Amino acid sequence: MARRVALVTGITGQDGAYLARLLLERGYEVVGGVRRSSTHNDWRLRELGIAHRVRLVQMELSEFSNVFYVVRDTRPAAVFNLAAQSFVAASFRQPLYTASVDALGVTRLLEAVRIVDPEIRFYQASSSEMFGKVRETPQSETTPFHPRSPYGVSKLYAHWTSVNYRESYAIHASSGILFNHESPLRGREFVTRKISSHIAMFRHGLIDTLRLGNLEARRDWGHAADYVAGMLAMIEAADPGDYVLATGRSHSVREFAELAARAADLDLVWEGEGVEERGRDRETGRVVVEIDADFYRPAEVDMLRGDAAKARRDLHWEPAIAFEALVEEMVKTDLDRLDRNQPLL
Ligand code: NAP
Ligand code: G4F
Repeated sequence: MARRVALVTGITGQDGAYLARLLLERGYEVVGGVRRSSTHNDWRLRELGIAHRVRLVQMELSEFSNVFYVVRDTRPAAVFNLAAQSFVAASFRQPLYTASVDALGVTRLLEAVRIVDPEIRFYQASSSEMFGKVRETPQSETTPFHPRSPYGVSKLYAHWTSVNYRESYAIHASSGILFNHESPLRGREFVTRKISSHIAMFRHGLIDTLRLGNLEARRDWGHAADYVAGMLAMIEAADPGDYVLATGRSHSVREFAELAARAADLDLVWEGEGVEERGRDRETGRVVVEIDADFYRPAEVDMLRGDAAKARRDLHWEPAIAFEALVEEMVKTDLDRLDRNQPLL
């Protein structure tokens, strides 16, 4: 690639921040797309110490002219499309908005790329949610899709749109089918960070209990810092393609909660069943976890476990951070934030 400008949509999100840091380390000039908001939302970029090193431009994915002019005026060598309404539970309440941003937003962006310069390389943030009601385990690039939420359906449209622009216009468009990846920069509505932040608040005496939904759901959880390296490898590869990024290990929400509690010196013992189930601290007998049916979903993805053999073979990508280390880092970081009187964002 001759020019080294990378345009990252969704730069204020978890992956956007880690990817921006990696791109800067690799010598890219980073332009970040942010949607209009009444409050400046760059805490993750500040926490990584890179807020002053990226150029932010206003970019709303539901607005074609805005998307088009940003691509035309920044003339990037590569576009990483990370922007999305990314919370599955919210997609059941806001299906049309989710479709506009997560599905049609990708067509808007790819149309802009096609018109401005089809040589621009493109990365689409696809999701293991597309496998949904899984047809086989582990899931790979050849596993049939069966999405279970408006989010999953929208991401599937975006995935096939990326494939279609690659096949129709020879655009270097890659679709990264990423399994769940977390970090201390994860949004607090997602279950992992909800658990780490609530366990830390419980330890500090700021809340009484943590209320969760389905404890049996299983996910293949990795660390976001590992996964952004896979995104860059796809963009820099000679040929575009579709790649699963995953650890190959799967754990339940219950296991995550137990490990997170242990990182804060709490030992969970379970009693009761269904919505009556509780998790108590063995030593004090205090209830730490309760079940709240409001967090159940209309349709659930019961289990995900990915097979990243293709990425290992073609991209030499391998995740370095294990599940246990990830959980500990998330809890310790939230405890540390509270020790320093920082708000949990
Ligand atoms: P995230 O933390 O929720 O970040 C999403 C980003 O998109 C934020 O910067 C958000 O801006 C921006 N955004 C939302 N709506 C927008 C709109 N209408 N126009 C422009 N920007 C908009 O998500 P993430 O975890 O970093 O994930 C990054 C991408 O990977 C997403 O597309 C997600 O669906 C996908 N993905 C994530 C995972 C995972 O486990 N993390 C797995 C597979 C795929 P604000 O900061 O203003 O909200
Ligand atoms: O943390 P979650 O909200 O993540 P989910 O739905 O797996 O989606 C994440 O990963 C996808 C990749 O597979 C991304 F594409 C997507 O953008 C997002 O990053 O929920 C994980 C599991 C679910 O089965 C949910 O039902 O945890 C279960 N869960 C149980 N109690 C809960 C809760 N989820 C949340 N958010 N809150 C709860 O209290």
